[in-house]
Amino acid sequence: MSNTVILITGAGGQIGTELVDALRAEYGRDKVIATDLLPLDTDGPFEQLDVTNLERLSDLIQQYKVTQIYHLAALLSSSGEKNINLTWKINFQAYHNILALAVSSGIDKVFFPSTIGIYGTTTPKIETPQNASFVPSTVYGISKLTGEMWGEYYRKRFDLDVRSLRYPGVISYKVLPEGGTTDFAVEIFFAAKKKGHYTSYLKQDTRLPMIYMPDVINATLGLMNADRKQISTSMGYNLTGFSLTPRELHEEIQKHLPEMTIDYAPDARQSIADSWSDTIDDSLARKDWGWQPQYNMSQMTADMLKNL
Ligand code: AKB
Repeated sequence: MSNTVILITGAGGQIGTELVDALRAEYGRDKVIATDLLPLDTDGPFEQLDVTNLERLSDLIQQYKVTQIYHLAALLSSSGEKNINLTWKINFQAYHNILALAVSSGIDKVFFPSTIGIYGTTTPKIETPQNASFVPSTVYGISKLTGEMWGEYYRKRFDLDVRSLRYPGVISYKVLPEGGTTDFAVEIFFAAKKKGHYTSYLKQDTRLPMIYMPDVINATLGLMNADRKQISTSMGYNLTGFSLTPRELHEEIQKHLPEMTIDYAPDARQSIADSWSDTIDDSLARKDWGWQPQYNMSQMTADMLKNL
């Protein structure tokens, strides 16, 4: 029987909520310790945790004999700009503590969610390669790029098994994302069902890479379950499902809900979106550990509308 015990920070977020269930299905209910700043209704072990509290984190690792940590707690690109110090503390400093604790406690594996937010205006926007010039435009991007680099450093210096993915905008129907620049791609579905109308905070032709939640889960488990020999980097792997604009997504939804309308009122998030990529080259993830998305925009749209 596997002795894997996983601790997840930020378990109540958009990805955490679904990843906890998927990991519990794989490893068993009691082997996945969900943690979050606020109390959470979850079917399995839960601990309230402020990720900046190093002592409490260390106690939990000892108490549960944790062997893997997923650091999902984060402020995203838009909310991060409203509190840059807290963003740095949670996204990076807490992660840095986790890396050090992982070495001193003999943790087997660490997962770090990175993002397309590490790309910036110097990064090629079309088919963004795995390695390019990255000068992020937000503190969120800076914290994630720094986290990636520290993960790679810990792998080389301490032989720590750190794995990471650069998530694009994540579309799902269970938990609404908060504080991101790609949130429109989820909000539009809730608005379509509720009001038949959506006001987009991005211009109609702003193209961004996206991924549907079942593919997020497959990618994350696929990466974490791959043999260590297959993992050629502890920097985040480029990852994408499909790319879309608000206008294209609206037209796709209209195939199911023809009456649905949209208008556009761009706000501060437009400049963040403009600094990110249109499309991504994720061939390294495909080559190293067999990444293969299952959902395109129209399959995702049909499934979202069925489930909402
Ligand atoms: C955001 O918009 O900030 C996130 C992301 C792309 O990392 N969804």
